[in-house]
Amino acid sequence: MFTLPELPYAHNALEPYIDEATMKVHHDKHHQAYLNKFNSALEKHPEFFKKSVEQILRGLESLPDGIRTAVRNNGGGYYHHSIFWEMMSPDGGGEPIGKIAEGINKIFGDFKSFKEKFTNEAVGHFASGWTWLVKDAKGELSIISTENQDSPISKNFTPLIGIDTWEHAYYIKYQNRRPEYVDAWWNVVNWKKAEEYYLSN
Ligand code: MN3
Repeated sequence: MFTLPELPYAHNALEPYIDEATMKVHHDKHHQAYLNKFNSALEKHPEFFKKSVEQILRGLESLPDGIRTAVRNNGGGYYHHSIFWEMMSPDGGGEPIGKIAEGINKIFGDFKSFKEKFTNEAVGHFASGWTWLVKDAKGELSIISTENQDSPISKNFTPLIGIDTWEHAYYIKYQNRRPEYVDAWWNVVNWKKAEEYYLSN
């Protein structure tokens, strides 16, 4: 069975940008619910418990028809929230350094242009989903949005940073003001973790 990862910091650690009440319901309830549904889908085909969630999401086509949609939605939700907590940090924000900074400058010109493009994408994406900075198999960076819990890794991308744009991610504090949420989120982006993902395979 898959298990719920603990938050790498306290529920209130990302205040004032991401509030404690949101973190409690988002991690303890929403993430838990994706996990429960993911596990109960796999219980019908327990051989998949031997794989990692990444392996499962990369191989959606090989899943039995009866559980593919449930795994795509709930395995995706389970995985995305697991990395989302890691992609934020109380010590986050600011600008990237190191190799990922070079990668961003190469593709987007400079950090300011990248941030503007990513923000526009996250604010404008008309769906419940996610906006990501990803690298492809060649290591090239791009900004993509995904709907629902469809995963970048199912399309062979590695997510480096990502923002949850489902209303449950921001409604308690920001109500309908997604631009304010996206603006605040930049203050907790974990560039150190993004660099790790960028340098991994
Ligand atoms: Mn969410």
